[in-house]
Amino acid sequence: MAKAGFASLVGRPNAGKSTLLNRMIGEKIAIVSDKPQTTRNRILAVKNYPDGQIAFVDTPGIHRPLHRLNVRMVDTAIDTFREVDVIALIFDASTRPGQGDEYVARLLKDVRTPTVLVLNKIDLVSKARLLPLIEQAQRWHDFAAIVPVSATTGDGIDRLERVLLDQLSEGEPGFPDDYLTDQPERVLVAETVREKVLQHTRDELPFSTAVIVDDFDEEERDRLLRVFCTIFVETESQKPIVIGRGGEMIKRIGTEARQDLEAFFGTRIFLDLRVKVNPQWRDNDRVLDEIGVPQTSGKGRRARTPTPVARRFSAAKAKRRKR
Ligand SMILES: Nc1nc2c(ncn2[C@@H]2O[C@H](COP(=O)(O)OP(=O)(O)O)[C@@H](O)[C@H]2O)c(=O)[nH]1
Ligand SMILES: [Mg+2]
Repeated sequence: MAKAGFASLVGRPNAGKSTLLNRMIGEKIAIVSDKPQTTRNRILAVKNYPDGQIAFVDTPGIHRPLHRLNVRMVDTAIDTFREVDVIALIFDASTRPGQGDEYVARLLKDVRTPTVLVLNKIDLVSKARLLPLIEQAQRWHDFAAIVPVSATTGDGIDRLERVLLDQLSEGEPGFPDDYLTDQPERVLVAETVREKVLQHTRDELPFSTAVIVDDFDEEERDRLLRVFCTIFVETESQKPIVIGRGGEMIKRIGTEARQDLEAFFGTRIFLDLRVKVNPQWRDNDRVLDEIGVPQTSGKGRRARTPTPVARRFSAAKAKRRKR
């Protein structure tokens, strides 16, 4: 009998949750950057194994929130604790365990969902340095297993997937075998653009940026997908940073995003980007709804069944994935 269930990836910002998701799925579903708070919403992606199926849930980093955006983001992560079958708590093993790690580990105190501690980024540390980290973590929580991995090199990933699968109950897979992710294509596009903004700009800009898709024209999809996006920044002074000298930066953002999207969608893409100033977007519920940051209970205690809107990729895409 096969095993099936949900596994959520939780942890501090920058621990490598999204990199890990992409590595396990083998496709770039979640955007990645070295800036905290890159992931703003929950991302579901499904992987099939000969003996089961895991529905992974990538989540925003857990930290003490200041803005409404951040409150929603953190709740999104905490909400998954009780909704999934197994939690993978990701630690960045290349940094010393600190208050942030303890804060997250202690949030799991009354949670009965089995939790696997994942020590990520072991490509950056010697084995000897893992031991004190493991001892410290065990004082904070009773973990079902502890697995060292590197999401970047792939080291330990097979074992992690085995351990997670082991924690699931026997049952029928919840998703059809060609199901990849619940992320709507519009969101994947907007996120890819935002990733390039995050990767190429510094300082306060990452937190100040939102991208929405104004128009997603798939009339001639097989030949050319036309997408029109707006990049929101918060102040007039941030606008020239995104645009760059002579439009150099916006061009680079556009080119790199287009290349990633062409690889992902398997078709040519026309990508139109514009930049607008909107000082309040981070506290504006309408914008938050548009960029797909979900409304949450505000307390992270809501019991909700994890049944995201199913969204199947085109048959062509599914076929490519099987190859
Ligand atoms: N060296 C190394 N870097 C990693 C690893 N996993 C993630 N990173 C980097 O850590 C940063 C944060 O990764 P990301 O997946 O966005 O973290 P998240 O905020 O937890 O989703 C990025 O710069 C990644 O390239 C790893 O195993 N080794
Ligand atoms: Mg992330």
